[in-house]
Amino acid sequence: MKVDDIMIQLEAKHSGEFEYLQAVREVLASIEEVYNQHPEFEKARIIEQLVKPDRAFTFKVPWVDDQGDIHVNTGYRVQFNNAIGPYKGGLRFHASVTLSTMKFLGFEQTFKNALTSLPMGGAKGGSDFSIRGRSNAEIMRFCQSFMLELWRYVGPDTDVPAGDIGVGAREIGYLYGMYKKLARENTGTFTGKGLSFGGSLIRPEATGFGGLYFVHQMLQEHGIDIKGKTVAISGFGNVAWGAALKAAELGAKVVTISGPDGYVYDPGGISGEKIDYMLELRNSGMDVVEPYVEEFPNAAFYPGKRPWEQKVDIALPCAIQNELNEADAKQLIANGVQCVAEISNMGCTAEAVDTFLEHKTLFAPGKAVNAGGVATSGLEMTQNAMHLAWTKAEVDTKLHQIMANIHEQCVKYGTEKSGYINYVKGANIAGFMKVADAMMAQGVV
Ligand code: 2IT
Repeated sequence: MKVDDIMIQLEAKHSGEFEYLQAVREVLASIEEVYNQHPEFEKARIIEQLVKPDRAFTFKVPWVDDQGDIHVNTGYRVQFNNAIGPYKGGLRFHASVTLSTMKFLGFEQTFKNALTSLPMGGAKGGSDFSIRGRSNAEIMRFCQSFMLELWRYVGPDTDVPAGDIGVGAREIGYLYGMYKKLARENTGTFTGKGLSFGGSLIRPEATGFGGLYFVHQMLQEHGIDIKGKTVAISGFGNVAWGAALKAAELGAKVVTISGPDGYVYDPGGISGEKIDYMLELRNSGMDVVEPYVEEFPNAAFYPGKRPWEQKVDIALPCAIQNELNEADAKQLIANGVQCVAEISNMGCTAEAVDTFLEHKTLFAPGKAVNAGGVATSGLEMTQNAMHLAWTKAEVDTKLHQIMANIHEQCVKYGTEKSGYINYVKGANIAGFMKVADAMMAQGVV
């Protein structure tokens, strides 16, 4: 396998699908060497099979707003690969959603889910619908229309959706309510459900908590104490919230959050009631962080900017893909950053990742760092299948073990001769080997 040859073919076929091509190139570059040590992979055309989704649905989502006007959005579900288990992955409702976004996320999800050690294949879905400024009733009608199409393609042993950007507990409730009615079953086909109807404790916090468990491991591996370290977080949604909670609990000091309008720098640290206030901001539905500085006047707001210009010890992208570019990476390095970990999916551009790896910065990719979210979804599936609910402590202990195991796999496959741990390579190889092994065992299907 030659990465460049495969990419030339893919670029010709899928020109314009930048995020998808970016995600594929990163994985192929990491696994090229290992792949070429296994002629049986090449013979079975594992790469050609792996870069193509098993199937991708796009569908029309018509809905009526509160004024009686009709809107038509596009819905997607990309079932990428089910070699190791039923399709599993979130739904994203965001204006930026395209087929390319869905394919990159589904591709990434396949390896991420493999890293969790749970039997889950990779999928992703969503819509170009934006919840910003929409009423509850509008969001419900949208979710119901979305589900009228999607319900046929999902099921507890087929494909299990969950949340992502723009899809939280409220949306999952509306989606699941409609699914249940149409499918005439109540087996928990979604994860991220409310606690009163089969949801798991810790699931809302899990992506952020898992991310911080992973960062804690990375720092410990390198003899660095997380206590007292300053942390830049981007975003102010569910993931940023969980990350801020756990960072504060571990004794680090979170100094930034951000939104589409800019970022907030709070030198006093974002903890306690300030973290609760993030939820209020988010629930306002306005998608802005500026009001934070009215509430807490010691903080400053930087309109139209991103938090990476601040001098911090740890940088954690928690918002969306490609939110940290090469210039940001150079700025962070110049400011002496000690650790960068993507809690968002593909939070860094390819150039930013290269910059960190060239400088031997302690850096870890989203598919490893943020896998705690989907791992806890897997634990929700287990609880649903067993018709019982675990305690907070039980779920948290399992999440801890899973993150430690992912870290271990990254160290195993990513440690270079110099001793530098290349977490990108480690995560990609570990995830790939598991999926490839399952594909080889199951023949040409
Ligand atoms: O990107 C992700 O891993 C998620 N949005 C969570 C997916 C899931 O199925 O819980």
